[in-house]
Amino acid sequence: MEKLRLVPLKQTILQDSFLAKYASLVSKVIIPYQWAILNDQVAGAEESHSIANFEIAAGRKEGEFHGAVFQDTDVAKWLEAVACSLATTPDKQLESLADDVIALLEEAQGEDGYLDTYFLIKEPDSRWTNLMEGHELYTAGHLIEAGVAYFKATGKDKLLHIVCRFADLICNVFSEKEKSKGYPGHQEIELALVRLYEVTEKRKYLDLAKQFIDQRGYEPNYFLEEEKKPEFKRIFPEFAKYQPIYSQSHLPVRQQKTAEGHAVRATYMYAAMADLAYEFNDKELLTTCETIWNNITTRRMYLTGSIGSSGILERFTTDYDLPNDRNYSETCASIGLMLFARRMAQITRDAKYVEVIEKVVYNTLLSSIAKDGKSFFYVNPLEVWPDNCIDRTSMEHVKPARQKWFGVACCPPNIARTLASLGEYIYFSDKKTIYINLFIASETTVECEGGKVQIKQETNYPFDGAVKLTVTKEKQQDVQVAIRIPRYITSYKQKQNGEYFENTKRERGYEILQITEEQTVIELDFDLMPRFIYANSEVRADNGKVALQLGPVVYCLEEVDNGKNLSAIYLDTSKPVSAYHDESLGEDVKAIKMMGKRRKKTEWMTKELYEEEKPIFEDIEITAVPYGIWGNRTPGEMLVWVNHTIV
Ligand code: FUB
Ligand code: ZN
Repeated sequence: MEKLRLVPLKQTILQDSFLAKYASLVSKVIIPYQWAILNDQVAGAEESHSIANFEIAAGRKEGEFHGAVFQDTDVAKWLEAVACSLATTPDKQLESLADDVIALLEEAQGEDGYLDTYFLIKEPDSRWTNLMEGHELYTAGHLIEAGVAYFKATGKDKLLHIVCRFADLICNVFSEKEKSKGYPGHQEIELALVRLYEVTEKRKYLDLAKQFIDQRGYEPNYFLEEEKKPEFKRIFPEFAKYQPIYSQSHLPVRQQKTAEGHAVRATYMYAAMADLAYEFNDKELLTTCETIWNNITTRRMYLTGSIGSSGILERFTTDYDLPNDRNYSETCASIGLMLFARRMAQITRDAKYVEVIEKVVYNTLLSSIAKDGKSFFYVNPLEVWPDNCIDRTSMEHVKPARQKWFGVACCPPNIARTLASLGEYIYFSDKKTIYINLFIASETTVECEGGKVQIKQETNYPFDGAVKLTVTKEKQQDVQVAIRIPRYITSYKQKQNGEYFENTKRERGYEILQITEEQTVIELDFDLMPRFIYANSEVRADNGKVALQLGPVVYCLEEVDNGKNLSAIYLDTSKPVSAYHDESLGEDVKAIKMMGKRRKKTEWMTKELYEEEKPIFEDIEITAVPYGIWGNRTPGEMLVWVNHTIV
């Protein structure tokens, strides 16, 4: 079956008062702020030096390379964010700035098409000798994605031309006998090459993506052989005693059944596998994707849609190992999960994938950026005790407050490009069906057989369950809509052109509705009640604990509302819960009040650590706020999984 199409970004305008605010921050605040960062103009922020690296490589200035070996990716992701933003919010000044950056990249590019400032400036003789650590293919992947996005948004092909020259060089290098066995130490280029193939229709790009995926994991392991070679120079000391599982190269990909190793590498690879499964009608590869997906979502994913529970090596560990306070849960890993999920949803038309996208968007993605767009989380724990975030301990990666920037090129511009491309996740289509995936107030125009179909979506979801869809089509057009009915919705009512009706036609989580009138108004009223959630008893970290959700939004407790030591709070799930608007959180945002108890600090505790005296409790009111916006008021403790009084 044909996969579902994305609606081009420029067709969808977000209008809601919650997410659209973040999306509109991209052009107004995030892009200019990040541009200042890339040029090292923000006081108190970690240094980036990434524009300077390109200027040095282009011969515009003298100096040394600075930053991580993949420092160029901050510029690439920023350019992709600019492209996505220009698609919906034209801005001549910004476009001209991006054109200048593209001209800089062109000047930095080697005669043969090579473009990676670390190797151009610092290690010109070491190209392609350290695929394990060198990140050349990862960096190239992000540049390629930027080139594709900029071409799609503006129609300008200079950056596309630059990245095609680089991709052509890579195709040549990896067709040589020796190198043809190699593949990226950090996956990314595979999915980028598929995107490049989609816009250029050059088959060699798709074939190279397939080659990289197909070669991965066969014995002898490429990386273990590579590091024995005399020309190999170690870049990361912690990669000595390299374990192939870290980069998912422990087994050929079709034999992999569980999500292993570094979580960003993994999800970018799974996204590419899904692409290739579709392009080559490779059933085995699609089954592998489904198996791994199930492993992630039923065993290794947090309630907030974050993954990669180990702070050491940013990796997956084992089933049900989901500690809440020291997990890595990197923002980019959740973004990778969204990329994987989107492809699986397009191929299988199954709403279960969109449910995870929704989970990531409202929780981990939002939490990773401050409401003002100027500070970010790299790691996303579900429990923070600021005093305990101590260097050189198992907590050292946990930051209790969002940071202005990270010297290591990574999450912030990835957040920017993802927020700027949110419009692509709301609707999918095929010739006659428009899929409504996410409930976000917006307007879109979708090309279907026989003409354009317009959808206007009005809603204050996820804090209100009313969704109004106005569908306008050509008179004779045969069109239907497929509306996702979230699994967490237990009851809802709906009207069509003002009349209540029941529709039982469901396909893989979507309700299918034939549109017969030129203009049809569908009103859905989802019963959105706060729900208590319990974890599988195998999750050691969560036994005896409860979490709270409203629609897709996971809630948390913050010190500013509930006082210090949130771990002493016990929630009484038998008592009523009420959601209410709290102005201090933003117009439409709802906070939740609940009842519970707090363990009292008694006299002996001022002197002793342990005692036989039974705990004493006092009744309290508990306030919870959306996890996605935690840490935007007074800094302090945060907790998602709360003790509950025995039920
Ligand atoms: O290695 C490149 C990126 O840097 C990874 O994806 C992140 O985990 C960060 O370590
Ligand atoms: Zn990251």
